[in-house]
Amino acid sequence: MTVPIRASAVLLALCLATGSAANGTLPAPSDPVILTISGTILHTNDGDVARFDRAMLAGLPRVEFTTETIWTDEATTFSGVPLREVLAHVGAQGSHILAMAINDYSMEIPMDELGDYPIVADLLNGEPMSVRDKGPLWIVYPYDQDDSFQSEVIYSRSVWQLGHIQVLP
Ligand SMILES: Nc1nc2c(c(=O)[nH]1)N[C@H]1C(S)=C(S)[C@@H](COP(=O)(O)O)O[C@H]1N2
Ligand SMILES: [Mo]
Repeated sequence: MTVPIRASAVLLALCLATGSAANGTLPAPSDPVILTISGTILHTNDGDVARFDRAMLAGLPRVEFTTETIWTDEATTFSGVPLREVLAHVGAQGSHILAMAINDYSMEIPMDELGDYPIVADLLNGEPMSVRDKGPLWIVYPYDQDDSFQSEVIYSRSVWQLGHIQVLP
């Protein structure tokens, strides 16, 4: 039983020495992938990238809030994982992220501007979002909690149909 321990110690030393991604440090998804994170990340599960299925994302620290939005007629309850937590989980080492929708929309967000918000919402009013409904994931803020969340910059960062985050050095 010393061989696996030795092998993982060698792997760890190799990763530390090269500064490269420690592949295999995240469990692999078993269901359809809803989020892929690439770029400068330390924890991966598929080559250089980290792929999440719904359950993997749902298992991270969760937040829920209800807010008015410019896209909805009624106050809407969003739940999901703070973007900061998602990035910490993959060991993101960068200055910006590029949040990419499954259509061709994308927007950069500076990592030093991530606080408790935004969240990567995976549920809207308690239900998974279909792609038709701005799903599978939507970056959202509690817009009516603070005037600073009611700006064109914040709206532009509210990427819906999110499928891919690239971490930029
Ligand atoms: N997937 C996706 N998310 C998006 C956009 C988009 O085109 N596609 N537009 C962004 C921009 S620029 C803004 S200001 C807000 C509001 O867009 P809307 O006014 O077209 O609804 O959504 C943001 N999120
Ligand atoms: Mo916009």
